[in-house]
Amino acid sequence: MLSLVLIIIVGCVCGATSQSCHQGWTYYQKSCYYFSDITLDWINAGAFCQVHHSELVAIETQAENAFIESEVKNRTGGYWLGGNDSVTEGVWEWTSTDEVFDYTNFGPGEPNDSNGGEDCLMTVSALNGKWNDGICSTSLLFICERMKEGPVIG
Ligand SMILES: [Ca+2]
Ligand SMILES: [Ca+2]
Ligand SMILES: [Ca+2]
Repeated sequence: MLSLVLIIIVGCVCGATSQSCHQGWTYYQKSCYYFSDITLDWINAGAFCQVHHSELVAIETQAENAFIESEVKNRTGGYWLGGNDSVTEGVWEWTSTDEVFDYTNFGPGEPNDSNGGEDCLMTVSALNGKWNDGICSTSLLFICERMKEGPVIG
């Protein structure tokens, strides 16, 4: 019985120190990611992330996109990402950084601004990691990204 208790205690210590993401968040490189199980429109999805000290995900590298794809492919439903072109049509920015997209991975024929009303970035497993511009008022699942705090320098 004592050994069982010790195993549990040691296990808890290991879990707490192996990474600094909160429960329910997934660690990848320098960030923690939250894949929602509720659906919201794009604005409210971003607000949800901010309440949890994060932003809708900014996918800035092919490696980060591959991670997101690997998580999304086993789930059903579309996911909001943190990009939009609502300030200037056709100019896509990440909301978390206000940076214009450097890396992009839009699907064939996208972004198409269908009916002049698609300004928010999303993906879904059927797109195999590619992105689509969707209608911002649609309720979708969403992905938050929280940057891990860097080491204190100086
Ligand atoms: Ca990122
Ligand atoms: Ca648009
Ligand atoms: Ca589209």
